[in-house]
Amino acid sequence: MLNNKLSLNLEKIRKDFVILNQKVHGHRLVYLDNASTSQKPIQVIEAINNYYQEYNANVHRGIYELSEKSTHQYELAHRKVAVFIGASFEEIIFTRGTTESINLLAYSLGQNLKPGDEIVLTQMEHHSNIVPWQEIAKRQSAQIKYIPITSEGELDLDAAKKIITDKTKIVSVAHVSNVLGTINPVKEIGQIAHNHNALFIVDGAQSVPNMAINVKEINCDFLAFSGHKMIGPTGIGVLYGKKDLLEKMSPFLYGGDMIREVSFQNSSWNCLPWKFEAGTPNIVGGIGLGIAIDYLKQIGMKEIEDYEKEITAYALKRLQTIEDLVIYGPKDPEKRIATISFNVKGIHAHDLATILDREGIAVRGGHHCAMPLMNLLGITASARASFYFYNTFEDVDALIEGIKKAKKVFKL
Ligand code: 7TS
Repeated sequence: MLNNKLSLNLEKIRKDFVILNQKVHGHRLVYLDNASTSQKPIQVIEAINNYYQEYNANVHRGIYELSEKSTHQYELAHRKVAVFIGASFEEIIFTRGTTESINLLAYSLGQNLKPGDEIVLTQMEHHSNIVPWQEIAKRQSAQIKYIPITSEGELDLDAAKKIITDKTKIVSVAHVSNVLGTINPVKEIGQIAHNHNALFIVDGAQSVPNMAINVKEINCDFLAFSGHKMIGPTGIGVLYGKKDLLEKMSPFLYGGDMIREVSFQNSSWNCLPWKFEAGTPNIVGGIGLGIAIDYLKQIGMKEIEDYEKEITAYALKRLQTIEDLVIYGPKDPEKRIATISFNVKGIHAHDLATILDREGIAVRGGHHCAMPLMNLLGITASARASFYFYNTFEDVDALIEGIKKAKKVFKL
């Protein structure tokens, strides 16, 4: 009997995620690396198969049945994403993922930065929301400043109010930390940014998969996220941008499909969102993402959020019973998501991940692409268990037993 305290029908859900029903090293697979990438339900896999078997054709080109169907489905996927986050169709650009979405912004917005202008990030960013800005800052002689974190792993809002000034042109913040699991007060930070006429970008890679998001409510200017972390295919992601801002921005990639007219000397740009989607896009990825959104909506993002809160509370409670185990990030389940980084004194995170793997448990061990944050925490690596809505309370129990076993192996 699956330990399902809330309304999710986990027995039914887990049948859709066929990959979970397998054994690894002779044990039931316990997949706890969802912050890296999520698993895909059969509905998404079948949508990908159907596309290639039934209507594979390029979009926006052919005046024939297959291309019209392919175009319709690809555009429909944009509409589904728009509704999912409270945006309009023209505001949804498909990219390869969060990384590409942020690179697009850094390249396009970065051109307007002047020497002395400031970009404000936080100390808990993933490398993909640091490195593109560093490169642009170097090129434009701009400065990067970081909002610090407290000892509880939360953003220091008082410090943010001092760091964001009239010199700030761009504020880019992770909605949820992929290491600490902290949910950041993006609405408040956005307000501070806008008070100083700075653009406000939200990295939603770890929030959009796990909670109901509305861009109007947050009032962010841009939101970046990845399809593969929200049961969609890899290689597809989203950049949301306010229409009036996207209209003023220059494209990131140039070529086919993003143009209105081309002469030997000059070109003009297509309407939104196509101005930012040069070349043959990831058509099947987009369609698969649309089906992933259908699936998430059928369960309900609020239901997913509530269920994950329960699993977070249970996992935190059980992990804290293990001696010499340090948890990074807030201990209050209301302030975080079900991504929990930890270390066990005397066991390197890589060794812990290897021993857990022998028990069929997949966790990530390493720096989680957040090296500056790891340095701040005074560690080089941590183990990280990240749960999604298809994980069960038994998965938490398996993790706890696995960690206890690792301690025995290391004679701790
Ligand atoms: N931003 C955050 C907050 C992330 O967690 C990640 C990926 C990215 C951006 C980049 O997303 P991508 O889809 O473009 O790669 N985070 C992780 C992780 O925590 N483990 O593997 C990838």
